[in-house]
Amino acid sequence: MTCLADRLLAVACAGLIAFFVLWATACDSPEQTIHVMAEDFRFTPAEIRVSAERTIRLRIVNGGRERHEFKSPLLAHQIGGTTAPVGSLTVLPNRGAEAVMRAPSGIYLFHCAIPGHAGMIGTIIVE
Ligand SMILES: [Cu+2]
Repeated sequence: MTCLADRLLAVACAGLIAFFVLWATACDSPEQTIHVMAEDFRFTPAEIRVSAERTIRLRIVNGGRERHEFKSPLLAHQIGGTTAPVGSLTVLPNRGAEAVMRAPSGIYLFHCAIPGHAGMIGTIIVE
């Protein structure tokens, strides 16, 4: 009887371990998504940290009333992205824009390239 109980316990433990391994790997997405809000006249968040090991999906939403142009060396140096290389992303009011890329470790400044929007700046830290 004890032997049967031991076997059942061993099977239950093995099942539990398999469940946690599958759960952990399912949560390890190959992409990391950055959400940036462009408002009149700032980017939120202004500092973003991402991993150099995973693909970056950059999503910018314009929550303001002005057109904005997200520009960064990160976009100009896209590696292995699924979107066409772009130098900047234009984001119309109440609209969004997206780019997918990989980037080597570094600190990438971004800003809005629209004249008069000089205060719209930020940093993406890829580590
Ligand atoms: Cu702007």
